Amino acid sequence: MRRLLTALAACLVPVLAAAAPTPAVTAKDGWFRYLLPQIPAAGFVTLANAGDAPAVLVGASSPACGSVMLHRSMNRSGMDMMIHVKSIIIPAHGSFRFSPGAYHLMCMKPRMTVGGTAHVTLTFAAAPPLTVTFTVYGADGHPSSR
Ligand SMILES: [Cu+2]
Repeated sequence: MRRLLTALAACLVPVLAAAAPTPAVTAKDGWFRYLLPQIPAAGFVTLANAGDAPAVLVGASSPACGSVMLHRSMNRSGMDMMIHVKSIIIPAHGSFRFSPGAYHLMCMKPRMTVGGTAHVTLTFAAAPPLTVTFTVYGADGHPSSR
């Protein structure tokens, strides 16, 4: 009887682990628009979530930045402004695109060079962190943004 229970317990563990839906986020097309060290650099990336649960992006960091904030560009009463956002949801089996004029990663005190790369680690609420390589472009930005 004890042997049977042990066998049952061994079977139950993988089943329970599989039952909890987990997000599975991947990133593509990461890039920065870099101007000068004194000017925050805006970063853009497309995130896809292949998992069965929404992924909640809660922060980012990079050795190429003093700090990284989640920002959204807005136009209010004719004034261009950026607001700080606390989190961004990537829906289950969906995607989220950071793009110029909308959501971006704001790299404060950037230390990067045009033509080089910068690594950004994205932090999620209930999923492991994801480190993404961003390509660094200059004032003209990524060819797709022109
Ligand atoms: Cu910003």
